[in-house]
Amino acid sequence: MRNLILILGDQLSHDISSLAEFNPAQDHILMCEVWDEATFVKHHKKKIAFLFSAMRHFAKELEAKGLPTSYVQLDDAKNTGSFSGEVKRAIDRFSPDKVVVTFPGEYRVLEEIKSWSKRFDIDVDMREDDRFFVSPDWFRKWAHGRKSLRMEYFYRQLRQDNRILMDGDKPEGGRWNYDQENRKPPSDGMDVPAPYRGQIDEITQRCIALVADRFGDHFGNLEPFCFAVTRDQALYALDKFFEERFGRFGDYQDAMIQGEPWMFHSHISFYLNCGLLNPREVVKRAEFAYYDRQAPLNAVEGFIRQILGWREYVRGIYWLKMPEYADENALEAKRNLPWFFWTGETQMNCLRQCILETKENAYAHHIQRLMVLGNFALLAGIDPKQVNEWYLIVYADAFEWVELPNVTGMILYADDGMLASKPYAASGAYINRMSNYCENCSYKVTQKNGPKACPFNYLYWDFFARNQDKLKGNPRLNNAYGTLNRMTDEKRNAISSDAERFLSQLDN
Ligand code: FAD
Ligand code: DLZ
Ligand code: SF4
Repeated sequence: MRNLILILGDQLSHDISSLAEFNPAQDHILMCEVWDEATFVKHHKKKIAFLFSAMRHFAKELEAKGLPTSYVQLDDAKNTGSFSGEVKRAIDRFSPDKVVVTFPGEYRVLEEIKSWSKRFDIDVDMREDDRFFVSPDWFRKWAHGRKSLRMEYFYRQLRQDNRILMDGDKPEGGRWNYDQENRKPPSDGMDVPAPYRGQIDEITQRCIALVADRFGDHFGNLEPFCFAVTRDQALYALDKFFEERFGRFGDYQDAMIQGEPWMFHSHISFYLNCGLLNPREVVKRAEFAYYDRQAPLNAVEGFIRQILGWREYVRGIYWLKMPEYADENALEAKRNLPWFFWTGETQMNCLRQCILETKENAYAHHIQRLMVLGNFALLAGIDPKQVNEWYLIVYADAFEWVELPNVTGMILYADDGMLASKPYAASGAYINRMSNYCENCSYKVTQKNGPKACPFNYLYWDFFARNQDKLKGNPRLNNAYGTLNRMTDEKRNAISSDAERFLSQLDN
């Protein structure tokens, strides 16, 4: 046999580079559900069921196209439980000339693949993942010699290079960024459209049963299961977003409403990240919607910025900085992750809502991840390793290349400001402005100190006081440190004793 092609669980794209020049007469595809990948962290039950079902559907499509495929299910008697074990088994069975695989999404898997040529005495052809707009090499060159690696400049370059939303050599509408218009608070009685809800076929039903049986001790609810598991279904979910939500995506990008986990977001990260959708097609559709007057520029630019900008940028940072990036802890945060991150049992209503929705859906939208859950982890000084593990476990779209920079760089400032120009720290006032969570909370958002005060209020100032030596040189924090340093000793003492009381309860 000529080539053994390994397709990983996040490579479910028919045009994946490992399948280029595929010859059905000589080549063979391998896909495998392996215990090691399902348990290296204890992924949310829904995440495992989603990936297994999407993988099984994808393998069926390959076979229907006449591409010889071996699919190893988790419970197959001979399943060795690891990528290496399954590749070795397939090499022994098919005697291929070489193994072909597209560049993986995680450093850990890359290291494993790199060991195969020596271990199994075989050529390994690792191909670029051209589903991304830029490669890790391209990013490395872009980053070389730059004093600061801000996303904004990277994004502008990609807009120009790919001629997206451009008017000649100027950005469409005259500005690169419409974020100022994308911060509307929610209003009463907003009608948020129902999210996509897929049919559960027999394949998905079996995956749900398998996960219930084998991963019962993992976090999260298995049902209701609503994800798309085929490309056709994912395309339908994408259509639904463009038709029903896209127009208001920009305006309410940062808004949160109790009981509305999906808001006006697209809910396509799962499908983009496992390969059912391609970022280029999504960006093109968004651009078309602007020229076709289906959506305003602030929505279109804001959405394209997330995919062409943030998504590509965090991947670039990941591959530029790994493996050291996984150990960053610039603020020396050491606190254990509070148990309520698993149960939602906290009096802080905003956290409770976001955690319970995460548990139910394996999804929370960006501002919940950033300004509620992430903000709390930052202010409370939680150990980055534990925070990273939590985020990698709980979201169905979480793969390390995208999760780690968002956690270590964006929410925890653990990379000393390489990704974010200042910590995304906020007091209760921000959450109150952008949500209705505070109306149902046992704490008072307007109260700054004392047992009834919103904990975000004193934790915010305690965070800046605690980290003064590390942060005070940052010009973007001049206002915060100016205010802190003008506070009376009495006020500062109240802040630190409230914070100490609250944080010590957390540790218990
Ligand atoms: P939308 O709001 O509709 O945005 C459209 C798309 O833009 C998303 O589908 C996603 O592909 C992309 N995008 C938006 N923001 C980002 C970002 N900051 N980084 C990368 N891509 C982005 N996203 C993941 O895909 N996987 C993760 O594991 C992940 N972990 C995160 C952890 C933290 C602490 C934070 C703050 C953000 C994280 N994000 C992650 C980014 C973002 O929150 C999700 O992509 C988004 O919430 C997915 O929902 P959506 O598809 O409805 O997104
Ligand atoms: C996340 C995950 C899980 C739960 N299970 C599998 C699996 O059984 N087989 C597989 O090929 N991939 C799985 N994945 C995704 C991988 O952990 C990993 O993120 C990718 O292989 C990196 O490209
Ligand atoms: Fe969250 Fe504070 Fe509002 Fe309660 S009062 S919901 S803790 S921001």
